[in-house]
Amino acid sequence: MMNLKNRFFIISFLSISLLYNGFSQNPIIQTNYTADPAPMEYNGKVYLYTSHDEDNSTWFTMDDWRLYTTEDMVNWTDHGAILSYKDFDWAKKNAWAPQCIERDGKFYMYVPVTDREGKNGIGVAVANSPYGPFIDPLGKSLIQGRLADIDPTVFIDDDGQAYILWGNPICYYVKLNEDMISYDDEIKSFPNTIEAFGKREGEENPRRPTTYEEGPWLYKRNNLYYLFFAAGPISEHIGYSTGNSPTGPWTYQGKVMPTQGRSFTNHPGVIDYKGKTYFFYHNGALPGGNGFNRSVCVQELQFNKDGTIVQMDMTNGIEKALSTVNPYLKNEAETIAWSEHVKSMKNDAVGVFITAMENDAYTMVKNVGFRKDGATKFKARVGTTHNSDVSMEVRLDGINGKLLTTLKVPLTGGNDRWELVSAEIEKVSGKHDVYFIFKGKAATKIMFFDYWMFSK
Ligand code: FUB
Repeated sequence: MMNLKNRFFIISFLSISLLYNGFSQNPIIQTNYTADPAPMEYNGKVYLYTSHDEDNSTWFTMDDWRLYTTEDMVNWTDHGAILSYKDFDWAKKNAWAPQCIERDGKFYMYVPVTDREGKNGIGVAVANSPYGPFIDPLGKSLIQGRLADIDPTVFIDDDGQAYILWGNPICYYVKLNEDMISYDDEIKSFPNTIEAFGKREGEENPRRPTTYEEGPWLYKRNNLYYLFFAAGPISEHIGYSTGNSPTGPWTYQGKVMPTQGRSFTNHPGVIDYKGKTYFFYHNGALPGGNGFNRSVCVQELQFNKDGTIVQMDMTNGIEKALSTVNPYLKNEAETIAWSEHVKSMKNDAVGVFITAMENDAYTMVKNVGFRKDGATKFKARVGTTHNSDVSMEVRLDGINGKLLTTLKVPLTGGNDRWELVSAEIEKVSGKHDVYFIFKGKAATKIMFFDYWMFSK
């Protein structure tokens, strides 16, 4: 797999569709490179687990898994790394495509990693909360022994039976026991037939006769089971098959999304949320993006009346928020609809916070709902290491929109030291997109920003 990917890296580099656009919603995370989206709906909130490409990667340099949440599908809160390959004593590297699932109030993260002997395997980590901490209950892999035990997808059917599917270039499956961390059945694989996964175009490859490549995702709708997958040849597109059971037999149905977006891999994740179905994927659309510096995106998935899927291109994403943000509550700076030149980081002092990497970096929070009687005060916890003029502008509805205030950012001396700064503002009411624009003369790491809040 790797050689093949390497060979086609150049193709992805030349790939056309640069979807990054300063005012779109996709990619939904701009503060780090993310890949392999694994969304989960739980108690009215979307939990999006991702893998994480380290900055400036020239290979799959991936050490941890990240969590982002939303309730409105446009503003995403960054919870930082919630699990690392280092949390598995037996693992050495390669924190690849994960999936998390809830059962009876416990959360199970299934992750592919490479062990100390260099073999792929799938581990499982368990937590009492979707935010972790996740603990390895086995002290060894759950699944190991095939050529590429990667990319697990986990699914619990309506009768309570859980299944795990995974693999490249064969899709394997086994029923999980109720404890979710063991299985008794024999591991089987789906017949890799043209009927099940479609004929592969391009060069003849006896090991890969069909379009199935990797990254399976199992989803059920109206009693029909959908197996989404990353499909070849590389650069990957997303394909899907349907069947009457979680273990097939599968009938190939075609493309969900063609090869686009500057990454030679892609990876599906599908959930229902508040009456709609959302399709998550990744591309290389951020600045500096490519097949090893990827970014996660989301858009709505549409079905035809017969249950087949309406094929789609990568788009700018979801424009309309499902709800408003309450500005009178403490809002984390790392809740962002769009940003440029900003990184998210985590420390023991404040948890996750953001760092403006250069002058004029900004974040935007979409659809903030001010009450009719308005807000007249603003406060934010900020800091900087620069003893020069550093400030944060708060504007409405655009980077050049109405200026509410310019906060002077005090020299705190580090991102473990913070100050709460406040200002009186002209009354603001109604719905607005709120922009935070960071100003400073330093070459990098202009300032830090932890949270903000308006009041009457
Ligand atoms: O992210 C590393 C690998 O690339 C994943 O496991 C594959 O699905 C592909 O996205």
